[in-house]
Amino acid sequence: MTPSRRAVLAATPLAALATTASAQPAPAVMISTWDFGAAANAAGVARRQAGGSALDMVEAGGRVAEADESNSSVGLGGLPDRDGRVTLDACIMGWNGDIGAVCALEDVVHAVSVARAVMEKTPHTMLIGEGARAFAVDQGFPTQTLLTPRAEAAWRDWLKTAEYAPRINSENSDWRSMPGGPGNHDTIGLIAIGADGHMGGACTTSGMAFKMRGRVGDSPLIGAGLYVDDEVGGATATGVGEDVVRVAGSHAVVEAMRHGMDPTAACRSVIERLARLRGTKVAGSQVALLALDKQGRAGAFALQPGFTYAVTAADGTTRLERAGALFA
Ligand code: SD4
Repeated sequence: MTPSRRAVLAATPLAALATTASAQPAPAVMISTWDFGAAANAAGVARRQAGGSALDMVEAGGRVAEADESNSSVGLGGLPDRDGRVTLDACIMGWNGDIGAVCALEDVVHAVSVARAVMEKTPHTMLIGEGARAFAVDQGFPTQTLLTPRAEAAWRDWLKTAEYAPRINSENSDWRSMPGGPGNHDTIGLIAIGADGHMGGACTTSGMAFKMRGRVGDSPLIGAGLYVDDEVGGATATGVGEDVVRVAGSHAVVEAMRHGMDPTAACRSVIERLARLRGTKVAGSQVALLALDKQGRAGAFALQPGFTYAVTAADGTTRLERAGALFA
């Protein structure tokens, strides 16, 4: 182990970590990232109550965030890349290994639905850029400009310095309302257990604000931003996608649960692995992992404090949880 990695682990107050694993009142049927996940879960659980599958639930939830202009980086209203273009990444995964994804999709709000169409209507698992857009248009998805006046103003403001520095926990509303403008990384990741008892998940984002044109993060990558195994559970990720990809974060969490860890412990084990791997390089960035196991236990863990997630039971009751963090 290099000195820098040792320094990071030595600086980690493991005993003092606040986790949310102990209080699990009712089994969850849907979880999603950040505080805006509550509205997404409400839409998802309504689908379940009407007999919907996990895929119906996570798609419905993802669409709520995508249509909401007030969050700064999922779907409409997302912050653009350095060239001023809003590009969306999304993926979806069903209980039987069905997967679909889009990367760098432009002009179509509901990337999660396009990902589902890739899964259900093509022989492929991922479409990118112009091909993804052409497919969406062919499937009848409406097109529109995704760059809102607010996002464009933020981009023009950013151009004055053109500094690229992801901000920790920018997804939360309290952070968004702070001086300094909108946050620069919002992603909604959702895991659900459908009315039929099968699991599914989705993840949708416009990625890091002011990213290089063509940059793709973890969110559309099965195994990184999302993974579901119907025997075990599902996991999703948010934060700096480059770091999630390094450890195939969501797949690693699911495998840890397969080997007996509860969701919180599984997420924590992968965050710790990332910290061992990257040492001080991750000391200032945020990665959060969120998981739901087949029994309806939810859990999460993050590099930094401040990651929140929404947990919803079958009756629609939602609680907002705050994850424990390595650098608490
Ligand atoms: C990305 N993981 O593109 C996404 C950004 C994100 O919360 O999650 N923001 O890297």
